[in-house]
Parts: sequence; structure tokens; C-alpha cells
Amino acid sequence: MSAATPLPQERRLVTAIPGPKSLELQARKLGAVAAGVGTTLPVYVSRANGGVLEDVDGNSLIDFGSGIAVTNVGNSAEAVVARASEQLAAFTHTCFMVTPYEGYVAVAEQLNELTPGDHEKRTALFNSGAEAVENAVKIARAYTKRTAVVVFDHGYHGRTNLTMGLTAKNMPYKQGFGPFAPEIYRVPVAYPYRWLTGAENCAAEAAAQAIDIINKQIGAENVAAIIIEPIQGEGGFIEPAKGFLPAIVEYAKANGIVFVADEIQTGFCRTGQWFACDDEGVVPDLITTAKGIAGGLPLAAVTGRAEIMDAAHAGGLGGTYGGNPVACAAALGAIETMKEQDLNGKAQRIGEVMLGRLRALQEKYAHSDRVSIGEVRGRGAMIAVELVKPGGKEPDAEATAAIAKACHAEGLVVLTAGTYGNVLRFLPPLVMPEHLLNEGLDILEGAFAAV
Ligand code: PLZ
Repeated sequence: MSAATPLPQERRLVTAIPGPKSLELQARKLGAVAAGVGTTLPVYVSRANGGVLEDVDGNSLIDFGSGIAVTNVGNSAEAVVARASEQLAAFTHTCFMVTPYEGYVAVAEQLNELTPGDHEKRTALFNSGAEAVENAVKIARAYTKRTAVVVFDHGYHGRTNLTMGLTAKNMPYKQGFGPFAPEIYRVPVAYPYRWLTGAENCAAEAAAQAIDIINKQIGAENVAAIIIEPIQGEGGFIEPAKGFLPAIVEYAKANGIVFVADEIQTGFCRTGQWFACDDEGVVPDLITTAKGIAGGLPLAAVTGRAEIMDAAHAGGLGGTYGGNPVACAAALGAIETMKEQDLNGKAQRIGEVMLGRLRALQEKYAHSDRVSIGEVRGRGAMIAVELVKPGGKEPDAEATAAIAKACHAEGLVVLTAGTYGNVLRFLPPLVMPEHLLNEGLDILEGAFAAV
């Protein structure tokens, strides 16, 4: 099915969720696929575009997940399908390191232009987010000739050995999978809602603590890179208190440390800006991107200052598939779609609608003794609610799971997140029609009433 025949943009439930065909497939999955590969909602998809996922039983679900912040331009977006199909028919692979092709260079040029800062940049392409983060570390080490890497509480950077080490949360990402790579150090992040002395002190105190730990426990002169998500994704859409990121950037600059923004989840119009760093005018030395870059095809990148990117010797970076021609064609189609359809504007509008309705919901349950929204937060189409036990701030993972389950049963795909598993996160495709956005929020309200 091509993008030329868009699916009806409606929720339609014709069976229980999951339906009988999905249940059959799930039984096959359990017999064939490794148990470690989980599924949030075992509804098997047959087609998807715009704001809906259609399943094998004929149900049409509203998508508030975008396959974890990937299909920002929607599934099978027209320009993505057109460009990738054309490339698929022309050639599928040569390996850029053997006999190159234009698409790779064109994607690099686009990233050099779109990422924050107007300095001279270079880009290298990879397949997954974790691979991009690993390569950012390689590049920073080659440039600085130092080894230590600093990451933050609640951070997530991937599932490979090095990126597991960079990731904060043990279960499910790290448990039993060690030992982890050395020279990784973790420091506090400015998490306003949970900062003990109050949100107003959070940015300055968290930055001072992080810097003190680096100076005293590692030594600034040993640090190759500081890596941070400008809004933490898997950690629960934690938006560091304003001023925290600029303080860390300034410290990195003063100490010759490469500042790496991991924008794998926040990138490509997701937050209503091209990149989340744009919000405070933060200019990272290196930026890692993936997910939204190619409309669903696997592609990832490290982009940054030419002198840093060029520090690795020729042949030091690469991989068989990095910058695959079909994925590059898809990326050019996705970026074209973001520009032509003003997806930054669309993400901003999604944010307005969601924040308005979720704050009203928070108010509605302010005095409930069953469920409580501690905080509504996020930017653009990257919005979350953090659930706590009524009367305090104790994380409520049970209510979070119950609400997600109730949403799923009604045909709304929502994801959870958070170090404490108590965050419902919303990542709709940026092309989500507003009536579906509102219908999804109606379902969420119903789920709150039902738990
Ligand atoms: N950095 C900021 O969000 C991927 C992980 C889902 P890969 N996040 C979704 C899961 O449970 O595996 C992510 C991210 C940030 C890096 C990554 C890693 O990207 O493409 O999954 O390797």
C-alpha cells in the first residue's frame, strides 16, 4: 500500500484489543522470538499512516507513540516512499566506504545546515542511535586524547555495551548484562519536579554539584565528553531547569571538553524546533541524531565541529551499512516533508492542545484520593504526565501501568517512561489530525476515570 492511498484518519475498533489474529501472531512470536525482546502492545500492524495504525484484525488505533519518536512525518509519508522506492529500484547498497553515492553526502549537508550553530561542520552516518552515541565517544576521545565520559542521572543512550554503561536505569536495560565499559561517570541532572530544595534552586545547584563531582572525582583534564539529552526521553521527559544546559556547556568549553547533545529522541521538529537545543540557544560541539531522521528507516548520525569530527583518522569511523542509500533517500524525503509541511509549527500546536487539556486533567484530579498528576511537562509533541500517589510525590507506577493498559484497550497507543516507571509519555506523529489528537485525549481522560 503506498502513501497515495491514505488510511481513513479515524479510530475504529471491530474486535477486542488485541484481536484474535493478533493473539495468534503473538503466540507464534512467543515460540519464535527471543523472550528478551518485549512488546508493549501486541497488536500486529498491517498498515499505518497519518495518525493511525491499522492492525491485522481491521482495527484502527490512534498512535501517540510514533514507534518511539520515529515517524515524526507520519508512517509511509509520501516523499519518503517516493524517494526511497526510487532508490530501492536504482541500487540498494554499495557500501559508502567502498564506492560512494550522492545521497549520503546530501544528508550530511542537510544535517550540517539544520543542526544548531553556524560553524563549519562535518557528519558521519550510522544505523542506530546507540551506534551514533558510541561514535560520538570515539570522536571525542580521538580529538581530546582523554578517556572519561560524563553522563547524567536518568539518562538513556542505548543498549550496546558502551551505551548501556552510559544509560542510568538498571532494569530492564542493564540487569545481568555487565560488566560495562570503564571511564563512565554519572552526575546529577536538574530535574525541577524532584529537586529537594525546590525547582527555583534546581538549575544552579544541579550544575554546581555536577561540576564539583567532575572536578573532584574525575579531573576536568581527563574528561573527553559530557553527553546529555536536552530533554531526557526514556528517563521520563525530564526538561532540565532553564540555565542548567548553558552552565554545563560553558564549563565544557572552559575545560576543553566536547559537549555532546544526544538529540536522538528530541530531534527533527519533535519539540516544535528543529532540535531541542535551539530552545536555549545551546550550540553543542557534537550532536547525535537518529529516530525521526528518516521517516522510519534505520539511519543515525553524528554531526559537529569540523575540527572535532575530522580528528579521527581515515578508516577509523564507518560500518558496512552506515548511511545506507535507501535510508538516505528516505531521510531526504523526511527532511523535505518537515520543511514543506511546517512540522515545527504542527508540533507546537500539538503541544498547545495537549498541555492545555492535560493541565485541566491535573486540576480535575488535584483532590482525588485514587490518582494524582504530579507534573505535566514537555515541549511541542513531546509531552508527559508524571503520576504520583495522592498527597505527595511518591511515584505511582501501578496507576501509570493501569492507565496505559486502559488506553490500549480503547485503541490508543501510549507509552510509559521514567526511572520510576510512573510517566505516561505522548509522542504523536507531527501530522496527527487535530480531531484524533483530541479523541486520544478523551480516551486518556476516560482511562483516568476508570482506574
Ligand atoms: N539516545 C536519547 O532515546 C532510543 C529506546 C527503546 P537506538 N530510545 C528508545 C528501547 O527500549 O530500546 C535512544 C534515545 C536516546 C539513544 C537511543 C538509542 O537509539 O536507535 O535504539 O539504538
